[in-house]
Formats: sequence, C-alpha cells, structure tokens
Amino acid sequence: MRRTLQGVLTGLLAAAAGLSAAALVAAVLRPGADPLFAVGSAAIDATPHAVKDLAVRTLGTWDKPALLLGMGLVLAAAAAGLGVLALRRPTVAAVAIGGLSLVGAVAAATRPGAAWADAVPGVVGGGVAVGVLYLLLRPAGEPAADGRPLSRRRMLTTAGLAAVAAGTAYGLRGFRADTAARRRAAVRLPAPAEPAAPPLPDLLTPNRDFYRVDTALTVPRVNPDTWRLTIKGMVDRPSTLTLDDLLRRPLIERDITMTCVSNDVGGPYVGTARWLGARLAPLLRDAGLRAGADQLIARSVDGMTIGTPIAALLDGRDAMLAVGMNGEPLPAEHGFPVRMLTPGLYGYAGSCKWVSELEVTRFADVDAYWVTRGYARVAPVKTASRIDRPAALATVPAGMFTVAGVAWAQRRGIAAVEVQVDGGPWQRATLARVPSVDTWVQWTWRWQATRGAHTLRVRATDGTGAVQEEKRVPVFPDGATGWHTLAVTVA
Ligand SMILES: Nc1nc2c(c(=O)[nH]1)N[C@H]1C(S)=C(S)[C@@H](COP(=O)(O)O)O[C@H]1N2
Ligand SMILES: [Mo]
Repeated sequence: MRRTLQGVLTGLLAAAAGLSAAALVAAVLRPGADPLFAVGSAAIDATPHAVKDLAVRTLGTWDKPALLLGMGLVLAAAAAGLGVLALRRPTVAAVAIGGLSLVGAVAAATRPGAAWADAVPGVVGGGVAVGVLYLLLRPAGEPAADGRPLSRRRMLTTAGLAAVAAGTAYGLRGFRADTAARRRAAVRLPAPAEPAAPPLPDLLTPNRDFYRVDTALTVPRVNPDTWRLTIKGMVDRPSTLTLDDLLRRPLIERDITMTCVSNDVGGPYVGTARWLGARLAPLLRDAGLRAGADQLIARSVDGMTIGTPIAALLDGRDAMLAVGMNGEPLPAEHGFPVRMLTPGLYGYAGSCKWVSELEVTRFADVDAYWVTRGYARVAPVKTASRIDRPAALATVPAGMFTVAGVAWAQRRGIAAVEVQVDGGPWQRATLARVPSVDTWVQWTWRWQATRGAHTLRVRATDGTGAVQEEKRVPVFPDGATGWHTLAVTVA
C-alpha cells in the first residue's frame, strides 16, 4: 500500500514537473505553444457540434475552464497510474510519458499559424518528466536496493522546483498580458468621419457585459505595431495594411447588434455596441475583385476562418473592419486590434475577431471553420424577441407591472412586438426609437398583473411584415426559432 502510494506520488510529481517545465518554456517562446493548451484547442476543434452546443448551453463561458479542469483530471489519473506502473516497469512508463508529451508537442506544432519550434515546450516537458521519474525511482540511501523507500527529500525538491517553474510561467504570462494591455491603451482612435447620434439610453451593451463566443482557449494577444492585414486571393491588387493605414481611412460609427447562431430562444448571446471601423466595400473594390469571386474568407491570428458572401459586403450595409467598441479600442476578448463585423449575419459567418487575412475566393472552393462542421454557408440572423423582465419563474407583485425586453431582425428591422398572457389575445408593446434596422429594439408592455400563475410570451414582426417563426427549431445548423415563453407568479 505504502509502495503504491509512492508510485502514485512519483507519477504525479513527474507529470507536474514536466507540465510546469513545458509551461515555462512556452511562456518564454510563445504562450500558444503550451502543450496542454494546444491539446485543448485541438480537442475544441475536434468536438462535434452537438457536444459543443451542450457545453455552451450548460456551462456558458465556463466551458473552457471546464475543459481544462477535465483534461487536468484525466492527466492526473494517467500520471498516477503510470507512476505505479513505473515501480515495476520503468521503461514502459517512460515510453508512455514520452508518447503523451509527443502528442502535446505535435498538437502545438500543428495548430494553425504554429511553427515546428512550437514543439519545443512539449519535448522539453516530456524530457523533464522522464528524467524526474527515473530520479524519484532511485531508492533512498546507499547502496540502492529494490523495495527500499523512495527519497522523500527528492520528492519535496521536485515539488518545490515544479512550483517555482509554474509560478514563473504564470508570472511571465501576466507580464505578457500587461504588455498587451499597455499597447492597447496606447492606440489612439481617430474621430469618425461619420459619427453616430448621441447614444439612446440603455441601448448599448457595456463591453464588460458583452457576450463572448469563440474557440480561443487563450485570448490571442496581438501586437498592434506589428499587426498586418493581407488582402489576397481573387483580386487584381493584393495588398497588406498596417493598423495606421486602417486608421487613416474614413471611419464610420454605428450601433449594431451582434448575435451568435448558438443563441437559443431567450438566450444571452446577443448584444449591441457602438462600433467604429473602416468600411469593407471600398477596400474590396480597391483591391479589384475578379469575376466569379463570391466569398470572402477572413482568417484570424489563431486560425479561425469565417466565410461571408461578397454580395452581402457590397450591398450597402455597414460591413466594416472594426477597431473601436463603445468608445475604446476593441477589448482583447472581442478581437483587438481589428475584427470584421457584418450586420445581419450571425457572428460565425461575418464577424472574424483578431483578423489577419482576407482572402477573396469562391464558396465552391473553400468552406469556413463552422461550415466544415455542418453549419450553414450563409446565415442571416432570424427575427427574434426576448422577455428580460420579469425573469423566468420570478414572483412579481400584483398590479401594474412593466414587462420589458428586446427584439432584433438585423437588416430588416423590427416593426412590432406583441405580448401574450396565458394564451389570450396578442397585445402591442411600445417600441423605443432605434438608430437603424441593424439595431435591436427595446420594448415595454404595461401589464395589469393579477394574482396566480401566469405564462408570458412574446413575438416580433420584422420590417418586411413577416411575423417571427413560432415553430421551435434548434440552433444547428442556421439558428434557432420559436417564441420566448416564460412562467411567472403574481403574489
Ligand atoms: N477569431 C475568431 N473570430 C470569431 C469567433 C472565433 O471563434 N474566433 N467566433 C465567432 C462567433 S461564433 C461569434 S458569435 C462572434 C462573437 O463575437 P464576440 O465574442 O465579440 O461577441 O465572433 C465570431 N468571430
Ligand atoms: Mo457565434
């Protein structure tokens, strides 16, 4: 029993030493080359949409910490098992550890945008883990003899060194984040050539509350001074822009609502910000679009690909390369220094964050990230409405109560919102003014609430006169439909 415990400890310590060594080397070279994160990112890419949907739905933005925790637990179990195995068959255990670290090294080196040098942290980590394993397996005391207890001092030293390495890696990562934050703060956004009107009350979602959906396990930290945007593919004049080039163009300022295709009926993945950016249409026209091109593939520094119909980018809507969000440079989480934004299309089909390349191509030639996973090639936002007040299952006082929420149908606008109580007649809500068809509409409805259990339901009519689809369909493959319905108690 004591012996087994020693094996478990040996395995855990070897793994901890290897992982912290890898983290330290990655923190120096490139944070994205951490084998643990690389395997996590590869797992995200390989996860079927149904599982990912479930994770997003049940865990929200905790999906990524949950993934890392899960990986940590699996690794710890494997390390403990290999440690016990190593007591009898050290070579077999060492080969297994080497194999595992090779998986991490290869994952890091084959991430989009990675180089073979990104394998170094995983290789170093594997070497350290195997070395530590053999060191700890040597019995304490001289002469070495089988079955003698392992050295407690060597274990403590290993644990201490691993903690120092992990702490240093953590500190280095924090230092990099600070550097990135300082560079972001140094960006001066010019005044817009086309400013928006003073913002309407409560129309905009503050940046800190804005929903975040992406596949990035670590937020990309892009240096604005070395950032470049390449425009290439089916164009007569390929070009490369710096951030200054972009900031020198006339900028527009618009209040635009963004929605995620994963937003289920009544869900939180929708928000409105005041975006500042350069129009995409003149940039594309200047590049000289070739005949037959119908898709723009935007690539991000972390390898995301987002495909947008070129027709949508040229039809006069405010599609832009955004640099500002609610009066500040884009937050790192929302794509600093530059993201694409296409009003009227779900985020995965028009709003690439951390964008670094625009490739003019054809739908027949390239499928973007989510399209290869079964989502629709072209994904216009469907008309939707949501009740925000009262909350589902809330208890409200009897008497006059103001029911409130939002409705959106980007590109078409909202013409009407109606509320229904307990399946009764539909009643018109009052709509707040909005700047454009691309902005959500806040609605209110005065309810004479009577004691008891009630069901509230909402539906919108878009600017073309079409009533929001009643039929419940899931998020996959092109966005959910259905009327948001909730139960409340009036006391
Ligand atoms: N680089 C990159 N851009 C991305 C994504 C991503 O995973 N990586 N996710 C897209 C999706 S699915 C949505 S809904 C929006 C979300 O933008 P936000 O996080 O700023 O709200 O970004 C889009 N752009
Ligand atoms: Mo999305």
